Amino acid sequence: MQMKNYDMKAYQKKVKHEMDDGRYQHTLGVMYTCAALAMRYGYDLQKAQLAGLLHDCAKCIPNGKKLKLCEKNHILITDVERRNPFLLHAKLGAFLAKEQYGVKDPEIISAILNHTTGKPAMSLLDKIVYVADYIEPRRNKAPNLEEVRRLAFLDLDEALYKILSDTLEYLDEGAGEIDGMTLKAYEYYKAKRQEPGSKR
Ligand code: DGI
Ligand code: FE
Ligand code: FE
Repeated sequence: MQMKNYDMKAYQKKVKHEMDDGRYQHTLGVMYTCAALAMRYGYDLQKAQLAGLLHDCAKCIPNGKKLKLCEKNHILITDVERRNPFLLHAKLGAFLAKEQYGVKDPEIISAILNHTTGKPAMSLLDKIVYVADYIEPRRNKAPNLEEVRRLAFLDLDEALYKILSDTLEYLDEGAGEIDGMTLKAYEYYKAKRQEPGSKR
């Protein structure tokens, strides 16, 4: 298999400059967890790490500026995103990865774009970044973390389903407004695990 060879040091330096230390430590955790999941599921390690490194590159931009940057660059803002602008760090991050970091690989761009809400029929890299973001070693707040961490290396779709389900429960309890894409992703993976022939 042809391995990508990115200048990870240069990317790391640039990302570090765009965020506070806590976010950067989380970013490194996601980057290495992406590598571990890529080893387990047979994906290009460099691509997985670059996607992990860049997934939150727009996270530390103030919300007002997120909205402005999206408008300026013709990135569609949904009503839910307008009311919850932090959600835009995924779309804006995908845009910046392309425009400011020069990343051309569509799989990496897609993984950044979908890392917060998920979506139906995610690609392998989409799933790796989504799951790694939730289980990286510094995370400590989510319920069932121990189980999801174990599951992530046994059955990626089941881990994904569990994260979507726990996230919706958390949002339902009043933590935040549910984005239609989070719900669609949950419904898709719920139906998938109920299909005949599914291991569950
Ligand atoms: O950026 P991170 O904090 O590393 O992680 P993230 O991009 O996955 O964002 C995590 C938060 O996003 C977490 O608190 C759950 C929240 N989230 C996921 N789906 C939705 C959502 N928040 C709202 N309001 N609506 C959603 O559908
Ligand atoms: Fe994020
Ligand atoms: Fe993150």
